[in-house]
Amino acid sequence: MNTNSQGYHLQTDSHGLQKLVVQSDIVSGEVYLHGAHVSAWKPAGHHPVLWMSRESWFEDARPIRGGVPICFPWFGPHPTDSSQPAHGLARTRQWTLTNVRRCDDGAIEVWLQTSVDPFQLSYRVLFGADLILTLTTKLPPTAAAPQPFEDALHTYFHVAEIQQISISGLEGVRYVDRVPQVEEREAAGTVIRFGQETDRIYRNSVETAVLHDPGLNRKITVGKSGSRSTVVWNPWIDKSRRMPDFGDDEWTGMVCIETANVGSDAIMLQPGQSHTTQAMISVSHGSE
Ligand code: TA6
Repeated sequence: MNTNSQGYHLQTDSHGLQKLVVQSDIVSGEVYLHGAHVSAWKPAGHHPVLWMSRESWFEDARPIRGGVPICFPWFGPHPTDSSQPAHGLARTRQWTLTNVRRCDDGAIEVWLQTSVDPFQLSYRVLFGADLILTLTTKLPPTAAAPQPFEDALHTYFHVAEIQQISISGLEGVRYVDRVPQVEEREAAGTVIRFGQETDRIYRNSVETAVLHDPGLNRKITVGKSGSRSTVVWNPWIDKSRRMPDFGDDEWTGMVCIETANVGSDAIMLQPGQSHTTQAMISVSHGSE
């Protein structure tokens, strides 16, 4: 990899998509211009943190499977039009790379932007010892009326074995269970463990979630600001088989902890207003 002196360069991958590759003595990572999709982040001294499917598509009209898809301006199926793509339009847009800067500590700051009518989106990715993802949505002052939106930084984490991990921090939060059917549930009062398909939206929640992975002997902390929903997802066996861009056996090595504003936590912007959703992701040795 012929990374230039600043520690980053644009390259076209084997599928013809452009990605910015970053490398310094503290971090390596990648972000595609397609969907402003972060597809890799590896702080020095740790295993890769993000999971990517070996079956992912890398095509203009389709989302990349894994890393950090940006769900915007709706989450999940379109509320009224089934012909619209799941999780909105931003993750299949070609974003514009507007700036890249190598920080003194070896972190690399990347700025991208796009528009999803009537909104303007600006995304800052800080690849460092931590990964800080900052999505700012602006409704131009010329907008005719207030506009709602949902957003999610739909982060896929690499784990050793889904049945050995746990997620703490959300024990006291009510959630919407989406499988086997949509059902409001009281706070579980316990850490989250996985023994079946899991698809939960923790609502009205500002809590930090911590992923404990004894197999990789690490903890991943997912802090946030500007987000009142956290989504936790593992597709398990049957759903994995139904997804063509997801290997049948890959469910055991991943979990999503998503930094979001969905459903009753959706954001309403007045003309001229902005909202910023931020995920602050860090890794430490030791799973306790
Ligand atoms: O965030 C969980 C979820 O909404 C699941 O229901 C599942 O559909 C997942 O997102 C992936 O969605 P996608 O459209 O990327 O296949």
